[in-house]
Amino acid sequence: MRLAVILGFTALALGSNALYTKQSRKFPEGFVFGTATASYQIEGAWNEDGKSENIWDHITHNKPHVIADQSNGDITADSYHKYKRDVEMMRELGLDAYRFSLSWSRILPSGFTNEINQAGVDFYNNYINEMIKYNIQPMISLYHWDLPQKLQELGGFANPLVVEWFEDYARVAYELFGDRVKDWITFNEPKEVCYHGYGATNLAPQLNSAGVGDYLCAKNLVIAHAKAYHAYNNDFKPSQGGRCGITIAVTSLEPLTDSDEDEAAAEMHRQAEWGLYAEPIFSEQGGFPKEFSERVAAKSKAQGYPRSRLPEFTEEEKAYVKGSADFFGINHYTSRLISANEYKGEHPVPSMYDDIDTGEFVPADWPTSASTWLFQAPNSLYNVLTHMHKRYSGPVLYVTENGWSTGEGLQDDERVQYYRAALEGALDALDEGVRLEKYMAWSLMDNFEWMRGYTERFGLYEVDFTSPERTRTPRKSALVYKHIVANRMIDHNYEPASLDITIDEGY
Ligand code: PNW
Repeated sequence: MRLAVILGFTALALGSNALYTKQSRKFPEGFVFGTATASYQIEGAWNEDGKSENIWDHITHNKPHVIADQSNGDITADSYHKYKRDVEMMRELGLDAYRFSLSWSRILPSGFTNEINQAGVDFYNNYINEMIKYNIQPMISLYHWDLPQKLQELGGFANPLVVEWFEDYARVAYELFGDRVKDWITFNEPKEVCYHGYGATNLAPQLNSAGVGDYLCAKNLVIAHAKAYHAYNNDFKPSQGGRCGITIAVTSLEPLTDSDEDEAAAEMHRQAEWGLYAEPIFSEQGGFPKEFSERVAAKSKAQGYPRSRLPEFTEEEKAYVKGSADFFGINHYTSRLISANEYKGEHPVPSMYDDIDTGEFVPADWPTSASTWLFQAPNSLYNVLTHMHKRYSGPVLYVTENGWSTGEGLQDDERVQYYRAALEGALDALDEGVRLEKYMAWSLMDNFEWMRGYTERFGLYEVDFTSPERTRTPRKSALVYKHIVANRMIDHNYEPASLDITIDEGY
């Protein structure tokens, strides 16, 4: 007991000492702070003004039981009608930028460019213009998981023609909004699209084609990204002068012990989880990650498949994809410790996790959130930022999502603590020369959390989903984030006097 007290006291003393020096650190001049959302999660108006059905409308309407609270995004935060309030919240927070996604089926109801839905275009123009009016930079994700249902029926990302469909759609978006939008993200989180949607049943369209469909999706999605990048780079960047990149979810995957075996296991895990998408675009050699490709090829052969379940890139495709990003968007939430032999779960054969063949461990002392998968690990954002900086020779990095889930309630001290720790990690990484330029908190407000419905909340603002107005109320974290954005530094002693929030001069 005594020892614990002494140790605790020492840790506190060291901690506050460290804080003392750290508190004086400022985010660099021009650093961009924002928040992020996604179309299906906030817009609602699922069938209004010509929007067609997408895969999330389809799954929530046809299989409501797969959603934790049988809910859907039919109305959700109703941003389609409440977008002015959204921008008012951005002004209350003093944001420099806002990341949101376009609903493909709202702009192109058939999925193709034969018909452009003017009402959908008007909505995005209004949203963007309202941001521009207050000096808030719009950052657009072209695809945040809501494929037009018609395109899914044609195979979605398992059909190689998706690369054309996506390029056509991207060109329409650049043409319509590129005069005002200077940051384009082609895809949000390819692994979540491909593995969870095609290789498992964790997200729409729940194809459950484990170890096959997910890998077909991976190749097609990466090429679709490159197509949209080259379209921007060749035909729009010269006149519009923006940037185009991709957002990949990067979990910090560290070895459980310092053994060579565990290090190799952690690397195999990284190659599969995010390397499948990052390596073809950002690595020197291009193509899918080497050790993981060899592993899948060997396993496929042993399992009697005529060729690897993971398709290869041709040399031409490799060259086309390599370097196809002006920035690397990182969505970062959590960490896992990886073991070569311990903690192995049961996985279907074949499947990506059977191919990886490692164990995952989460120490009991990592704080837990409202989401089963989300733990707060020490230095997690720092680890990811420095890893990517070294691995890919210093690309421009944006954190395009980072956040913490709670239940309902405005006093969200755990979220405050999570954001402060993550942003200290960002400052540590900046000190080491990492080229991090932008940081988007997930999320501006509570929204439809996919399979978890409205049971987990990620918002800086709470949304009352029972009120017709979908009233948005700032949480404590909103005031703390506002303070960080305004002062460009993290004051660990700042306690908001109340949860009242107002728009400061200049916004
Ligand atoms: C993100 N991980 O997904 C999505 O982009 C959001 O739409 C979603 O609401 C948010 O997280 C919260 O769940 C994640 O590997 C994908 O740790 C992967 C991870 C975390 C979140």
